[in-house]
Amino acid sequence: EDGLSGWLRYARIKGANGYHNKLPSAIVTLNATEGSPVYTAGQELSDGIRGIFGKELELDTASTRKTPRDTTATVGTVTAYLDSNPGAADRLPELVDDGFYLSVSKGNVLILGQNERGTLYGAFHYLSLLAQGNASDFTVTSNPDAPIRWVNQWDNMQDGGTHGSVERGYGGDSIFFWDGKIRDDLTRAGQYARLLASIGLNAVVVNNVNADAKTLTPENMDGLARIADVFRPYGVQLGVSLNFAAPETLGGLDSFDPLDETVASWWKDITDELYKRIPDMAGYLVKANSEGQPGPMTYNRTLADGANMFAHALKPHGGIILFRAFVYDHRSLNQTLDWKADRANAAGDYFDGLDDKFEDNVVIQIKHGPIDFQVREPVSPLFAHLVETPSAIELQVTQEYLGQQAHLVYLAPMWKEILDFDFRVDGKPSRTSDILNGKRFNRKLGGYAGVVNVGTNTTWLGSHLAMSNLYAYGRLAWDPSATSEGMLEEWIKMTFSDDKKVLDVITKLSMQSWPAYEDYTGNLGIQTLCDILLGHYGPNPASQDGNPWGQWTRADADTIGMDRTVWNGTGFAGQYPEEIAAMYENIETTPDDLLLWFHHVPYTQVLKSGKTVIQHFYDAHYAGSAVAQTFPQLWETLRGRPGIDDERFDHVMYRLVYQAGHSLVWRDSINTFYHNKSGIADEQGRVGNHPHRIEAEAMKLVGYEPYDVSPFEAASGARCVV
Ligand code: BDP
Repeated sequence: EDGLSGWLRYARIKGANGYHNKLPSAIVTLNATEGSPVYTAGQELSDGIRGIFGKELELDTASTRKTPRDTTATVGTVTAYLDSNPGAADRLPELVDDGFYLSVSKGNVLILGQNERGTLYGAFHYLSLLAQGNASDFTVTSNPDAPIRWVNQWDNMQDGGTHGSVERGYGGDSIFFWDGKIRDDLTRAGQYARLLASIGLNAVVVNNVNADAKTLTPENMDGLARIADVFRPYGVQLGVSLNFAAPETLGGLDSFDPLDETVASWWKDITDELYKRIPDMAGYLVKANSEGQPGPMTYNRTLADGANMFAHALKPHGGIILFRAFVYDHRSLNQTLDWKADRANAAGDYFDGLDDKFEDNVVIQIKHGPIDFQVREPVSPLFAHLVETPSAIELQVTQEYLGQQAHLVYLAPMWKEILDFDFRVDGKPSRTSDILNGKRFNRKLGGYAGVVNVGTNTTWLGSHLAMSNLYAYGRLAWDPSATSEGMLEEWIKMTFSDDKKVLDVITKLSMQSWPAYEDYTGNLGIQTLCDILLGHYGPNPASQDGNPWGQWTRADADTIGMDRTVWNGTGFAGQYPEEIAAMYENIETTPDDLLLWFHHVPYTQVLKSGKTVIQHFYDAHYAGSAVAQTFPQLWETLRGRPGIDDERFDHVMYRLVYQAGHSLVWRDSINTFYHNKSGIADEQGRVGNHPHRIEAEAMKLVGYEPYDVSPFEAASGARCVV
């Protein structure tokens, strides 16, 4: 088991034979041409039922069907079904785009999609129940909560030699690009689309938001069309990231001003060329005026001017543009010169006054928090500002600041908190998920964008257990009311087995993982205290101040935290609707877990728990790393259990042992750093005191050399061996 099929293993379940009389004997697909999602649905059902139960089904199309069978799975779109069963119209429920109706009765199965991919989603849903051992009679109508359920891949066409790397990807090279071109062999791209379709995701933006203009050469456009071809059988559409300066750098124009007619018509031509090759292209994704990327502001144009230029080009083709709200200038942020400077304010400031300026096929893609995928952030207030303009939330499945898949961090509980957050716009219930699905502000578009960043590694993300995050992302985009434990249970049963011990242990590990990671990396809203300038990975709290990226803790000898109040700080709290602004403005009503996000306080500030800030830091780092210490032991109890093959067991164990060790590095680095800075002792005398530790550099070294560690607090005695 190398992980390649993810949760779609269709592994034989216990007592498979006993299910045969509850299953269909044949599959009839309605109006299925080869390569269409309905055709794929038929193939998946036949493969799945063969794998899970060892039962061979006959596969017919409506036209080739010869004899009626005892039990049949009828699979197709509602329209195709009604053609032959016009009387059924009254019995069928209302479906929205991509929705499906599924009914199972004594082995007779009806799977009807509102459209072709809805049909495929219905088939995958049925298979997921079967794989979990559920073949009982039932009827379900399922509609997606939001229409935009996209994946972003930050894949480079080429980086360092020939390989297409993946920015912030931890599972190998790009599955799409190689040597500055689209790969010849796109097998993995098709397998990826299959996984995504099985959880209801409907588009992939294949290239990095820091886009390479040469993505749009005629040869590469042909290549993109080949990717779209392997996605299409799964109902997955292709999207493309654009480089705003491409008219100049690729097109040879002397400008990329969005209000310049020649520039706009250059983009129109490119768009027409793309749609000629990919008639069902989903649209564009644009990162502009951020972290050195070009954009409309280079010409003193607004972000809306920029977004609308693409919207005009896309409109005749029915495409949409996701325009990112991640806009800030890392060259202008300087905390020493300006104590009011705050990167968190940037999106709200840049989009101020633009709400009614966007074309109706523009969607603003907003990272869930105002900074950058930290272990804890308040929800971006921009969701509450855009009333007329639809928005999509950007979540990160790839664990950039969250252990990079070398640490287990199950993210569904964090995403649920974000999606359930109530902004109280105009004093009324305004949950993030209801803003995204369009209900709260009465909009048609909106939804989800997940930065996934899989690579060529057979585990996709570099870690078997990290795949629960991809699974949960898709499930939540379809249904944000799904529960963290419920999604895990489904995923564990399909990925490993329904063995009780397996379920209990993986659930326990996963559900403990985000709180533990927060405890050992950065508490009370101070953000992940990792190295900001390098890889966003290991501990380096000193790098969290004075850096040009605006991720600051403002820690000194006595105090810590960013004052983001209106009365005394950067004013960020004032970007929220009234009730929420009042809550964050006041230190008493700010939840402890965001205290240092909103307030600058002495280390001796007493929390609602009764502890001081500094003692909470010490205790949380000990508690979080103590939880991580239990992970390898817990995993060990699964050795040889059903569904736990040696290959995956070892792979997971290796990572959990590493995580347990690295959590100690985190614990001691952060505690030592703040101990040194504040001069306040740990009440329990643990910090800086390791009576039983044997330093590696004190041992007799054979083939190893001592090495001075930077930052020094990342090793006791500031030394390790290499
Ligand atoms: C940051 C990443 C960087 C991305 C940027 C973005 O470190 O690689 O390019 O966000 O989202 O999180 O544009």
